[in-house]
Amino acid sequence: MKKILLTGALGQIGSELTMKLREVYGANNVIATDIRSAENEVVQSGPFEILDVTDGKAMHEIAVKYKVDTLIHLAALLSATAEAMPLLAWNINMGGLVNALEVAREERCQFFTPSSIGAFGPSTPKEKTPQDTIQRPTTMYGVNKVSGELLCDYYFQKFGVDTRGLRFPGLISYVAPPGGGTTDYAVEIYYDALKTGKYTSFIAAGTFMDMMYMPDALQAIITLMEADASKLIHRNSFNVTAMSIEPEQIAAEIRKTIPSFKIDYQVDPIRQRIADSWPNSIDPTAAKEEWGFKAEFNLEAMTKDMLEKLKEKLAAK
Ligand code: VAH
Repeated sequence: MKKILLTGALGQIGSELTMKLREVYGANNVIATDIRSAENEVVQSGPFEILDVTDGKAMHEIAVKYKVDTLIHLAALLSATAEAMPLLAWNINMGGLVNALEVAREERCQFFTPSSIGAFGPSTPKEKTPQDTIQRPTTMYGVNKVSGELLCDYYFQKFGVDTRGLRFPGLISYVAPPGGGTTDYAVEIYYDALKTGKYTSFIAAGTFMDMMYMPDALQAIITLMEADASKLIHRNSFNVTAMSIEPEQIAAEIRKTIPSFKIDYQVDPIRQRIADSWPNSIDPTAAKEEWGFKAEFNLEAMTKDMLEKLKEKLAAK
């Protein structure tokens, strides 16, 4: 990776990945794009372009203008939004992905796009979900993610594009809020713990889902993209996770810092149905064996860091 084009650079992953890549590869070597601009460090610390990923021609022009050799495609609608607007989700998630893969093919770029635990469905083994198993998701987001994994495999096999990807769990972060996800409760809970001392969860107690702290997700992307291609058996869909947790466990960890913290529940049936269709825990062995995946943060370390960093962020407002 020398000259990197990112789509969705103002999103939950993109906001932090852009800054991390600029630190590692040089600010001018990371071209951030998003459908809108913003008054923030992503836009102000290096090249930024407005880009609607459904406009393949515009994406290609930016790739040629900056002579990029790597395309990191993050722009997508997440699970709950996709369930509310399935056709729009298909157009953006699949139309954007095809455009990005075509640019990578024509400009001979290395390619990354995330998959998700959402690529699994109710018929998938729920515990320690294997790397290779049944994938019959019952959400539009899941259909997009399975199709995306297959499409990226196809571009590698048919055209030799060096496509790589990770099946991300829920990602927890304090820089840019997530939007429209089923796992967003696991981010909101930390904000509300500091703002009001209580949180009303839209996901039921006892609903286990895989989660990971954003620093581990960013490192996983860079480590995978820098990995020796000859060692990769599963290119576009590595299971990665740091923990399998449920709302009561996060609440108990928060109480170690804020003893009076309270959680109650107003379950959102749509997002609960999505969560219930996903695995309780996935098996990241292939990622560990093929390119040395390792998560540094467990629930205790993540909660401590989240509360510290969010306290600073909220105080600065
Ligand atoms: C979502 N945060 O909730 C995303 C992610 C595994 C969850 O794909 O849709």
